[in-house]
Amino acid sequence: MAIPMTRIMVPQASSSLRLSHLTLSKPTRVDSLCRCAPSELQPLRSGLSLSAGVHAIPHPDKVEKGGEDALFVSSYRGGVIAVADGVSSWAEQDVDPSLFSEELMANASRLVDDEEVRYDPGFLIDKAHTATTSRGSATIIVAMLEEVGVLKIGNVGDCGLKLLRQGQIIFSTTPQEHYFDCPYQLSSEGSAQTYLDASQFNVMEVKKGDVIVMGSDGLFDNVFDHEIVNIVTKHADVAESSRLLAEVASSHSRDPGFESPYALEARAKGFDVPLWKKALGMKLTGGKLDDVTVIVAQVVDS
Ligand SMILES: [Mn+2]
Repeated sequence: MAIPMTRIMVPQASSSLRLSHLTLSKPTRVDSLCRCAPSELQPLRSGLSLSAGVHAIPHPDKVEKGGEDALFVSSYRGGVIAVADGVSSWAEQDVDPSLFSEELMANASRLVDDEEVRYDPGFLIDKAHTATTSRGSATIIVAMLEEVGVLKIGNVGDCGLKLLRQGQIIFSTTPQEHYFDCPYQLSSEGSAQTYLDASQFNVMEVKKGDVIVMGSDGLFDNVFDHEIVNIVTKHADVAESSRLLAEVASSHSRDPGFESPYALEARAKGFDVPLWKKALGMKLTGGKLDDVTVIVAQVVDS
């Protein structure tokens, strides 16, 4: 399903409705006149843009309200993709954790072409955070493509992005957390992180054919890199890749026997089953039950 559109926001992604394949619109190419000898003429470089597929599957207990992750995809310039994950512990204070992440994404989507944002993920995160009035907190990742092939990433917390080229992961963001399972986050409370003290910014060159896999921690806690590579390289269609990745993540998350990336990390950090169970040869296993949000975006000619 190809949906040409200028901007889309999916504040609450559900398993059935939210699968969409977005062919992002063409950026404007400015051809300038060049008064020079033919030998000095540079060939015009065609612009690059993103073709993105998205899929989200909520936590099994949060299906009714659609989970607490949010995302948006914009065709502005080379294309912008973003995911936010509402921090669920706010529910203990009777605050719906989805409100903050949804509003944060709605604001980011609205501000993406704001002059003061200057097409910079840090400024976009900052302005969207400032504009958000809901109580709560969220992790966030934003990636913006320049038409010349430069990808700019801003990341606060443990959402993630991987860049694949010719079947290999050539870049991964690093999760930022205070301690195990407590990621850096933007918050309505003044004491939390801002885009400045907790953000990770990366700028890199991308090429036609590169594939970006972005997701909430529900993806990366449950799916190994080799599984991501396997799915993305076998399926050229970004909508199909995003759906399959989300389904594998959701399936692993519900499997108590699966040795997930989350279980391996927990054990590496000293978390495990009680000693008496250990003595019986048991160990901490299982996926991490969570909302799963996946965006797969391919770099294509405009
Ligand atoms: Mn999550």
